[in-house]
Amino acid sequence: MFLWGTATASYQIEGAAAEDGRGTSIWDTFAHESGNVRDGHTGDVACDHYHRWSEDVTLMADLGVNSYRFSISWPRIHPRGDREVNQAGLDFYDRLVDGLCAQGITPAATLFHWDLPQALEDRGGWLNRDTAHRLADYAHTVSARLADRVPIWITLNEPFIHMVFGYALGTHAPGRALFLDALPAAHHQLLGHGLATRALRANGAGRVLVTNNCTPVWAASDAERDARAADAYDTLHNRLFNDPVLLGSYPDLSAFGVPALDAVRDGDLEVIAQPLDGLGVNYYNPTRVAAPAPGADTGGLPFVDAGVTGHPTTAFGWPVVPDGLRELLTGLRARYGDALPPVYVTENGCSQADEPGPDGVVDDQGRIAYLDGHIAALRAAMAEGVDVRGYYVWSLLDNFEWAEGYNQRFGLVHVDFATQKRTPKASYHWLKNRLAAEHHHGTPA
Ligand code: GBH
Repeated sequence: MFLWGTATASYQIEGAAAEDGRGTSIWDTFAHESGNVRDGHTGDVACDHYHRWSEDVTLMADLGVNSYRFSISWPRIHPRGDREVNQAGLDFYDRLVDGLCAQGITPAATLFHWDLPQALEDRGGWLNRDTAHRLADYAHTVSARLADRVPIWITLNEPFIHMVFGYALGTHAPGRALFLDALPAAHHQLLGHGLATRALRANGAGRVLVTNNCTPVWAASDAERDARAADAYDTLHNRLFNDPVLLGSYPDLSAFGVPALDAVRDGDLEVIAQPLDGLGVNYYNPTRVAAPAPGADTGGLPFVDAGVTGHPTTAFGWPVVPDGLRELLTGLRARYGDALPPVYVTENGCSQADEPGPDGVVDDQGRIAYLDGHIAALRAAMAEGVDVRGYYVWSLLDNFEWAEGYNQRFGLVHVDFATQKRTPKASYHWLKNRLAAEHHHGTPA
């Protein structure tokens, strides 16, 4: 059965940051330090999903999705990052999973969507190889409790974004600006993926995936130097995370002046490349890059962002290019061939400045156009032979959008953060009709 779902992440929706034994995560620390998140927003309360999960499951059941991708808060389970387990944290996910199953909604659980226990950051975070082993311990704990009812597990969410924003640029937690010295955070996350996959399989987890955010890369011109810049960007953003998992090798990083990743030890790539049941792909937009102007200071990077122009943009300013999803999926198939497992589009969506009108209606026509276009592109990629098994809209609810706080709204459901009132938007009603039709015809898209 094709999976139609919505996606969320723990720190972005749960709130209850200090309840029931939850430990501190790097996002608690980061958001509470002034200047890091717009308007000083934090995830302390967020959508209060920790208390309102049942209402949120009802919203999904009414929408008609048959799957829900959520993430588990690592510090709720292992508050100090070590093996000590917080039962109350496990109990929360147990209730949620039972609630989903009761509605016939297949749970898809992400282990790591960026909220690392602060105690692990204090020991070096993802720059420390040991963190990969701690992820495996945590994978063991949660799957021992939930794998009997959770058939789909996603080890990591977007290790590229976590490395770049968290460790290279410092715009996300843990706020480190190490530029290319952030690369060990890539390898250690990938090693964690491999070790966690083993732990999940040992507990009988059904399907194991990793989610990478992927982007089609366009060269700004036909010039050879722009083509080289595009190739370098593709290497850093896409291939650095897909190649080791799917092919068992890292791409050539010499364009970055990096001869080899010193963090890699013998045997690591075998751990990272063990067979997967699917590749999770998050798609938002394509990227257009150019070679740096001669003499420009790019901090050693062999490309500059040239910006995608001539397309509508979201409230975030991101270009809306639905065909980029078809291009991305067919490109993955062309690059990896039979090494590409079934694909799950684990996130796709857009932000808008949505507010209820005087009639109480949130008329988000832009989101409807966005989703309609991307679902058509998904269907086109499938018609071209890409094996896609699921599609998840980011997001169910307006939520804590990382460094932007509550200022970017991605939900199918509007949240009034002052009252926690949920209001399904026009896009929710549109998707509901769409899903009812899919269900009727029994075919995806
Ligand atoms: C995801 O990251 C996250 O998994 C999720 O938690 C988050 O809430 C959601 O997306 C929305 O942000 O500068 O125009 O080229 C998305 C990563 C990084 C994708 C920035 C788009 C740049 C657009 N994004 N990227 S542009």
